[in-house]
Amino acid sequence: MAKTDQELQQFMERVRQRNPGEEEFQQAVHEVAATIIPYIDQHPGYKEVNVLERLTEPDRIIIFRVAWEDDKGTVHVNRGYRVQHSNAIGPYKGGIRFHPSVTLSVLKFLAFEQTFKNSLTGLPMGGGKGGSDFDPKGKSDREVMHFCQSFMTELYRYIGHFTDVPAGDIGVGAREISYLFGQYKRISNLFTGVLTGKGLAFGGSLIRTEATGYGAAYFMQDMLRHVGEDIDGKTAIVSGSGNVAQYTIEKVSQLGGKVLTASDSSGFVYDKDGIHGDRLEFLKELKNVKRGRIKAYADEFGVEFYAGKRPWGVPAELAFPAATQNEITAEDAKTLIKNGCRAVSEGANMPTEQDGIDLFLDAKIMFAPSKAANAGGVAVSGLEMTQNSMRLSWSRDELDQRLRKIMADIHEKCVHYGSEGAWCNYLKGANIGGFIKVADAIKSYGVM
Ligand code: NDP
Ligand code: 2IT
Repeated sequence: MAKTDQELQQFMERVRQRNPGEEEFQQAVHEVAATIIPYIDQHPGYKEVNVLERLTEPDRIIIFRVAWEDDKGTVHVNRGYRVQHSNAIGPYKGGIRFHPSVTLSVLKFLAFEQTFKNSLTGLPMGGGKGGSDFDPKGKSDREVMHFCQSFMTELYRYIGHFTDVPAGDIGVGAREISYLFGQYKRISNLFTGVLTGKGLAFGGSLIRTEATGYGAAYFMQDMLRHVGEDIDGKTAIVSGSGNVAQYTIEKVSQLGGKVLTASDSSGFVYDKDGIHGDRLEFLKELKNVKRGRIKAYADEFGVEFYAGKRPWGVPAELAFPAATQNEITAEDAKTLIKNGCRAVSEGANMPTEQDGIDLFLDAKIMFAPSKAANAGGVAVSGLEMTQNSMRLSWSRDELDQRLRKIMADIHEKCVHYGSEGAWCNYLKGANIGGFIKVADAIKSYGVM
């Protein structure tokens, strides 16, 4: 066995021992360690002070009870979390997820990833993630409000605009951020940029809603341009139909691509004519206002709905997983490759299982890992923080240009650290590109 393989095995053994049963966290650490350990071997300064191992232990984790009352007066209890992973290069920064699948392992993986992603944006943000196993689906606005107020009543003591700045993620959009911000302001008596993704009336930034999806499309455009191609005229499949999926679909269509699918946890729709224009507006209204199921799109436009299935069997040149973790298995990756998929841009966090990634890399697919491809969202969150500090707001055009440039810079970094001859290993590029700045800061601070 090669020396670095042995080191990786020993390293992962320690991670598994310290974090038993935390499969998602172990998976995320493995994905990073597999490319960082060989890099560290060539740059022993990081190894001497054990930077990578220190980065696998979050700075701190806060876990708390969230009790709330439903519309009938029944009291429920959920668990709330905030994983403050690393503030080496800036205040903790990362989303809040409300979904029944939320566990400590899921939030630790997301916070770990966030630290590298935020570093890649070039902005001064550390990494964190929080959330709850609360399921907003089927709850009234009033119930969601009560939950958010109770959640923030505990969380508020641990966050702050220079400490930790949460934002949205699965199940946390404009409605939830508004309730959370309102409660923070009320109990702290502070009006600061403590959350991002706020409404425009109270310190929010233009383009934040669109940023993650637009960014994933921009990154795809950059990967294709790097090999002399473009999105224009290509077919694409997208999973999910939430915030990231909607704005991925919008930008891919604007750039001349044809998006054939969208999904939710009940199945996917296949629209041969492409999801765009009025059809995309229908989807946004369905998901953001009516909070309905994706089948309604198929019923409205007379297209196919595949219950309980993911879209990866639909032949297309480009794939944008934008729903959740581990939604592309090795089998799915094989199908995508067989059907002629050329490039994958991960809008969701860690949507591809490790075996699937290995297959993509072996097949020399252009594979943009989430920490690079979906960094546009947190990048515009960083710009929201800047605007809040300056007490002014930039125009939509200015923000879109900044977002475009940040995504291009991330692509550059990936090419710089990931090129293997004419082909770019974006996974390696993103991991090394994100690691260096954080590792240098940690080294400078001494032992802590
Ligand atoms: P939303 O809540 O807006 O949408 C999530 C979508 O994914 C819904 O269509 C949902 O379907 C589907 N989904 C969620 N969980 C599952 C599951 N277990 N199985 C199948 N489908 C599922 O979330 P976002 O669009 O904000 O987030 C999507 C992904 O993008 C996540 O991985 C998130 O971490 C990542 N991301 C989000 C950013 C942001 O700015 N919002 C930034 C960077 C990454 P259903 O409604 O049926 O549950
Ligand atoms: O995964 C992510 O990058 C997000 N959910 C966005 C985080 C943020 O702070 O905007």
